[in-house]
Amino acid sequence: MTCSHYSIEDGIAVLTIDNPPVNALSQAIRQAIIDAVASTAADPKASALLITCAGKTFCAGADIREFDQPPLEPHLPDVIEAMLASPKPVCCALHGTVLGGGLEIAMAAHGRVAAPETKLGLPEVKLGLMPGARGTQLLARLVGVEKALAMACSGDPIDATEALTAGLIDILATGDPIDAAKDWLNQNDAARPTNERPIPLIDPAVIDAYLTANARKFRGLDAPPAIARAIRAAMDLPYQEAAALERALFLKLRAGPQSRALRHLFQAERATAKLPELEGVTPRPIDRVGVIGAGTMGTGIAINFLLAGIPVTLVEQNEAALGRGVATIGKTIDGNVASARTNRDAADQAGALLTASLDYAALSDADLIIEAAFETMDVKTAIFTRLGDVARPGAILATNTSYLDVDAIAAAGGRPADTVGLHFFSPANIMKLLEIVRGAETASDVLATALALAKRIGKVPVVAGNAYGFIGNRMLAVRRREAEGMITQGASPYVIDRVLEGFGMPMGPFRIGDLAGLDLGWSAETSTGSTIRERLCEAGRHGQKTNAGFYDYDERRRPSPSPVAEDIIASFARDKGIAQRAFGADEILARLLWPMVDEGAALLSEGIARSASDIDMVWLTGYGWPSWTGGPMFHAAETGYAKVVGELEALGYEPSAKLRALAAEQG
Ligand code: 3H9
Repeated sequence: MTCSHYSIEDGIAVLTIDNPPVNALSQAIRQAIIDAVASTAADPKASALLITCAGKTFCAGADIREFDQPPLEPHLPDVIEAMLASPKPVCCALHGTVLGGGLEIAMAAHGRVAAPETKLGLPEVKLGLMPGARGTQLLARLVGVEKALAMACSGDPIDATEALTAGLIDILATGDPIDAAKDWLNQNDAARPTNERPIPLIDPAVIDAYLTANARKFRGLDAPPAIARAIRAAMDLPYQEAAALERALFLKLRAGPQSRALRHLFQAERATAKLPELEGVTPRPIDRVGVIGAGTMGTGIAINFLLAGIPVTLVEQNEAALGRGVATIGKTIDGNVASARTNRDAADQAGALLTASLDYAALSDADLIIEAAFETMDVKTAIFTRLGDVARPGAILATNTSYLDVDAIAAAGGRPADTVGLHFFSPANIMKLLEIVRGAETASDVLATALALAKRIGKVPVVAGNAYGFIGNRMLAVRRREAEGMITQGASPYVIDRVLEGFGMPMGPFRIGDLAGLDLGWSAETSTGSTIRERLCEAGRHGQKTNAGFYDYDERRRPSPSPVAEDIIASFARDKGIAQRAFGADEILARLLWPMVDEGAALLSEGIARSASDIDMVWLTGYGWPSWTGGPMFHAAETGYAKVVGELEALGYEPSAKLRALAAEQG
């Protein structure tokens, strides 16, 4: 298959790269660029070389799939050096996304012309990598050290207008960028290659200050400091030496575990919505959504649709709750404007799409109705019974339950084929994960609709089977059981939290418990004091909301270990006669991670999760799992499933047959 085309137009050599879907820089493309530079140099009829790409985008960078294979010549740095050494000027005509190696190609040209909607960036850091083909060196020369640092360490692209101001591009084309690039080449036949430009020197302390200011964001990641080192070298060393350092740092990152993990997640994210059985299934159109329940979940869910331009009817039981919900939605969207996540116009439009009602009849024209009411079966089935009466034929009925049986809820509505679980995570307007729970009778086009809709509202959908807690909460329950088990045996809750946070989770299980409220599902009348949580609640320690739970909280909600909670735990263990012993950090981590992974294996064998990578996406996008370890299942696979089985056995567990099978498969 030809993936590039070379011709002479108006005395200029034109190389068109055509490697769908995103013109990734495969071996053939790299060779084609080197050949085009050589042909242009040798051709008296060509005064210059123009590089452009077919399709909706310029190059999206190196071909990620090649990273796991033996590298093939020519390497991207060879291409870049060939372009920089070209005796005739080279200009790139840019459109779409110009990313990673694609931007390195563009920067190795003498000039860059971009269409107005173009986005340019170095996203390698998001794959645990850094630019590996002179990107740090060329970017620092074009936009300065500070901007280069921000772009390469964040991985976020900038738009063409900003790129023009920053000096990353030369022309913002108003018409066809190819014509503008030809004009540029005709007027700039003596342009200098980028690597010969002087680098604007700054106080190197700025680099350290940037890393310090972003320490929280970069926590645990190897790539940002490596990028900073390469950019610093751009100031300190001659170009070739700094370029060699950049390459060495890149190769080390590429071979390292973090990049393997992040590349796995890149593919995992794209795989969640690919269900072979849905190929050719047409989703139902969704033009109006109904949401039942104006509490935290209902309002968060509604905001997703409003911001995506989809009208929402919000239904509550009484005026006060409905008013509070509408106010929350308004306040949250205004907050988005204040933090520049949404612009004022979009916010106003979103607000205008909201209808509030106390009457279920207002849901009769909704294409999708999501129940986000209290998490008890009685409440949910009562709502579904009413929905069975008011929803129009063909409307999709969804429940936002996080644990309950979707089939039982579906049965109450009398339309099981039209029913699906849509489990949003709190805060629902922020968290990326959407667990889509497929009931026993959920129709294929209902599932396809849910997947398509997730994309429209910017969520990562993961399809789960109908089981208690689905994927995420079922595994979470295992982790909580282990954590709470360990504290009855003598481990400190504070040490357990520290171990898990040291692993990279945003919060340990006891801080999460305090935040969520220890009194969820607890009542003073029925409390039997048979768990530590119950005893804490009985002592008035309901978590953060009472300034006391497993931790004590000061007036700014900062936690500190609580001697009172420790006494409650110790007396619980005494009452139950549980022997006390010391726990090392390794054992704590093993007990927090491996039983949970074993539960993941069980979910796979039961068909509740479709794949190990789906489980990883659930934990990444719903629970803040540290991305650089690739998710629980990937982390277990990297550790070695056999080792995980061995550690579980050493801890006295009986690993599942599926986990043993995974270990055997891995060999
Ligand atoms: C790099 O360049 C290193 C260099 O500095 C140094 C080297 C020495 N390769 O996301 P989509 C596939 S590192 C291969 O669904 P969108 C993707 O898997 C690279 N394949 O579409 C999917 O395939 P499928 C730095 C790639 O419109 C299809 O294209 N570059 C690559 O929502 C469509 O993708 C990046 O990190 C690739 N580089 O978004 C850019 N990129 O259909 C990563 C995409 O089989 N890519 N595919 O599932 C992106 O950010 C987005 O894909 C992009 C399009 C914005 C381009």
